[in-house]
Amino acid sequence: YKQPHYEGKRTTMVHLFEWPWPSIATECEQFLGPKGFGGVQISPPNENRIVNGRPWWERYQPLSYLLHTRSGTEQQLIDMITRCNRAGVRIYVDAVLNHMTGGGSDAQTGTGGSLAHYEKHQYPAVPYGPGDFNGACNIIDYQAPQQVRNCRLLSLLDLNQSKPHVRQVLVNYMNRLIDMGVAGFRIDAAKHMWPQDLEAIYGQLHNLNTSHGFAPNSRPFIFQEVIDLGSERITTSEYSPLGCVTEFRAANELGKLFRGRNALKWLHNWGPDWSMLPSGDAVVFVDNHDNQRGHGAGAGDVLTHKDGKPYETALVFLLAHPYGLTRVMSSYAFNNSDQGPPATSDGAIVAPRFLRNGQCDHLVGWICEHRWPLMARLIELRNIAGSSPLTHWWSQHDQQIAFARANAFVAINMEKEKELNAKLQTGLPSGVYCDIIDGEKSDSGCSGRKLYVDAEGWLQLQLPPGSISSVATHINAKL
Ligand code: QV4
Ligand code: CA
Repeated sequence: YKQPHYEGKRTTMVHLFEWPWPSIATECEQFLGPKGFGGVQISPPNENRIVNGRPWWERYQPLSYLLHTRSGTEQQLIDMITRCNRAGVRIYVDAVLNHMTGGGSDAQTGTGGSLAHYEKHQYPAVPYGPGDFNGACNIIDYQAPQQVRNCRLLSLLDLNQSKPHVRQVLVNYMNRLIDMGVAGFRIDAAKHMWPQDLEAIYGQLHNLNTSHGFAPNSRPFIFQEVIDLGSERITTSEYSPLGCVTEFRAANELGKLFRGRNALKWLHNWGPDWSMLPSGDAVVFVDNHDNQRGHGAGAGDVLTHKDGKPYETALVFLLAHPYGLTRVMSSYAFNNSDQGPPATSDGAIVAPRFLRNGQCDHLVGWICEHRWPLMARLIELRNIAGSSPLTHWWSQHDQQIAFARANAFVAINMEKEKELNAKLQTGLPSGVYCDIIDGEKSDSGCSGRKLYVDAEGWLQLQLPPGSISSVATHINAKL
């Protein structure tokens, strides 16, 4: 369950938050496949409650398992999965298994036209009835595991996953998706479900569909959303035996570090020594769809696309360092934390549109961090470095670091007043390399800075103080 089943040497998934299925299909073919992205985390594909004003979070209120949402129909979903797999890009479904809809109104309508009664606990399109839910308590105390698992998160009707009927419904839902060709699942709100229930559910999942290019007997990739910043009784280690787990401490610590509230030199032992999961168990990211807008826990220090250089440099570190399974965020612009994706007045999502330079047209509202030139180059760097260990760690003062991977090298200066001026071991074969931070290698040479690596792999490097500055390069950027 810890194998993402990426094609070839791919390493990283992107969360195309709230994207329509047809747009994801073309994005796989035109950009993600060619640029070496490994997979896409998609928004929940099952029918959700329609909430007034169409906030993004209505999709975390399942009303049935019909595959019909604002992102598209079942047919569009099938088409997208097929085309992405053909382009070498895997699909991971955000699976909301903990609960159904939330309170506020009784008679509720879903995106597929189904109806539900919150007060009566009736979801006829599934069907679920009163006997399928836990009691009427709300989660108040996160230090009480029983309450966190058996009471309602934000009023959302809490399914009882120990009931055979509930388990069967969830397993059938996931198996339908597996048969359609998805490679795995993000398990939403995993902390709010008992590990033994989840284990039983995972155990009944089909192997991945070999006609979509998966090896025989491949188990679905499972990564579980558990926010554990060290202060609660429920910990990531209760879930890591079952599959991978989101490592929110990484996002939190990277936010502090690249905001200058911790020293980069301490990154010499980034990984489990920072009380984080073993590398093979951890899904790591700089920000996610919750903490970029203040939802969930521990959002305070998190860096997002709004933060410019510190965000970009956190991405440089995340993607160059061997720790964890990396996921990058692709967002839309918002003014308030409830605001849904770009949509017409009747609620239809407006598809992203691209400018001639390949960037998303911001007039539509999509940010598309994954299309940033730097992002695509960092994905290439990570794919080249593969599973090679970190070598040649170097640091000076508090805020100057450098390290190498097999065929790749990175250096960062975040000192306010001190220049980085040093001879650094890159581990690279001698030659002239193109820095990929501000430019790239092209037919005509290098649009970035040139780096001269001598016969023994040394690089004489100068990086100015003041704002953050960095260089990164790899074997494919050798001129
Ligand atoms: C409110 C009140 C209730 C009240 C109710 C009805 O809080 O007390 O009874 O109204 O009047 C939305 C609203 C929330 C509302 C709720 C129910 O924001 O105010 O309750 O709906 O109608 C997303 C959003 C939530 C959203 C939810 C459901 O972030 O704001 O709630 O979707 O639409 C913890 C968990 C972690 C979780 C995180 C947010 O441990 O697992 O909180 N993260 C995941 C997802 C997240 C999602 C959910 C879980 C729920 O990443 O996006 O929440 O599926 O840290
Ligand atoms: Ca629960």
